[in-house]
Amino acid sequence: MRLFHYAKDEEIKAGKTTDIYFVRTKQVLEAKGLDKLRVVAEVTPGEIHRGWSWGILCGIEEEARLFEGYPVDVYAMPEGSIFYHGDHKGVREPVMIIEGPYGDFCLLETPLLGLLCQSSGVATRAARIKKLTSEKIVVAFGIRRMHPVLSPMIDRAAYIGGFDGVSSLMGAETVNVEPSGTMPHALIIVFEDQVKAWKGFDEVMPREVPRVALVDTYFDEKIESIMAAEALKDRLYAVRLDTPGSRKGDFAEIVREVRWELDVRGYNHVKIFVSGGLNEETVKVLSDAGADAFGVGTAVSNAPTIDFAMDIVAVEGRLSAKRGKLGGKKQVWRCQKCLTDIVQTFDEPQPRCPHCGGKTEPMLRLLVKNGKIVAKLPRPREIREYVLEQIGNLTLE
Ligand code: PCP
Repeated sequence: MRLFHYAKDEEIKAGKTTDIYFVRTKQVLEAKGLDKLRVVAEVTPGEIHRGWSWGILCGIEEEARLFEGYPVDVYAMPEGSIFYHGDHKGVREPVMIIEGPYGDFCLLETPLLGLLCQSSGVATRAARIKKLTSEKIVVAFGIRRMHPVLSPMIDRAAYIGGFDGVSSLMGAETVNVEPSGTMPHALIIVFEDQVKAWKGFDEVMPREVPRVALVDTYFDEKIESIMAAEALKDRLYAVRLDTPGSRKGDFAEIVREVRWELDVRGYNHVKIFVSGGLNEETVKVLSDAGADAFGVGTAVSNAPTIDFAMDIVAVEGRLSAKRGKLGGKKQVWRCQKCLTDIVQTFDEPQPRCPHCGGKTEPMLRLLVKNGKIVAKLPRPREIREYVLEQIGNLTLE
């Protein structure tokens, strides 16, 4: 018996989470002797949310695990790569190619898309928020909004996208960092006294846990911030403002006021951590107002998914694509200087960048060869660094 509604690894690998029409397709192809025809299938993104011009590719490690043991070759962009809807001419660009007998992998279309669409959506949103807050600290607080079985995936994607910390224990373990968090209102309410709660936290928690006092439970944020600073003095690392919607008014003004009142009392060392309903618009405004750290929940964990689709583009070497898609196996070449992409047929020679003349490199690299994972799977920390390096050169349009 299963306590929660989720699919196990082996069920996903066996295609149990697929859509029924792929099962029927497989049955028909087998009955007609067509299931062993070798196809090239490519995965391309539809329009990226709200016309955003780039996304962050996430889920490639899981794709490698999904296809491991299947008689197919898989090429993919490295995890953490930015991708565009189209190249410099608007030609839709593949992020992944699967080559092999269609009947052997058609059941995997649904899970392969699911692995990419959601995590890339989360990583893309995280990268955008990280870019808006530049060097400041951003922590993923959103796992409570999603099914708990997804918390490692969501926190990993947020971290890869550039977030500095994640709140879930399993998410933190997945990306090999310490989990990040402060204190909930519950702690203060059970004490029925915010000062006793902050002091209790300070007394009990090991030294390495930053003292971040939640300062919006009973009184005004300004008053509670001063109370927290006076109670914990130099040990207070930050105050957290999770001002409820009913009191928020002008949240940026509250941040400016708290900063001022702490500073004039000599508590310049105390940082301001904000959370509660933050999104791309508010993090920028709050950052400009003086917030030093951000806890972002729903905006990242419930990020819009990326609309990836898988399409067959060749059958037994013959070009064959549906309306709206381009036939043939392709390569995506990326300028190493300006990140311009050029989509060509797979075997065409390496182009120069049409914009700056820079050197290009092939982005679709062999991940799985006849069922064996052949690429090195980088650690989350390395993927995150790769993301931060790329987004430093991009705008948010
Ligand atoms: C924070 C806030 C939001 C959470 C984090 C962030 O929780 O109230 O619910 O998610 P969001 O970006 O989707 O709003 P706490 O202040 O720790 O909540 P509580 O004390 O009520 O547990």
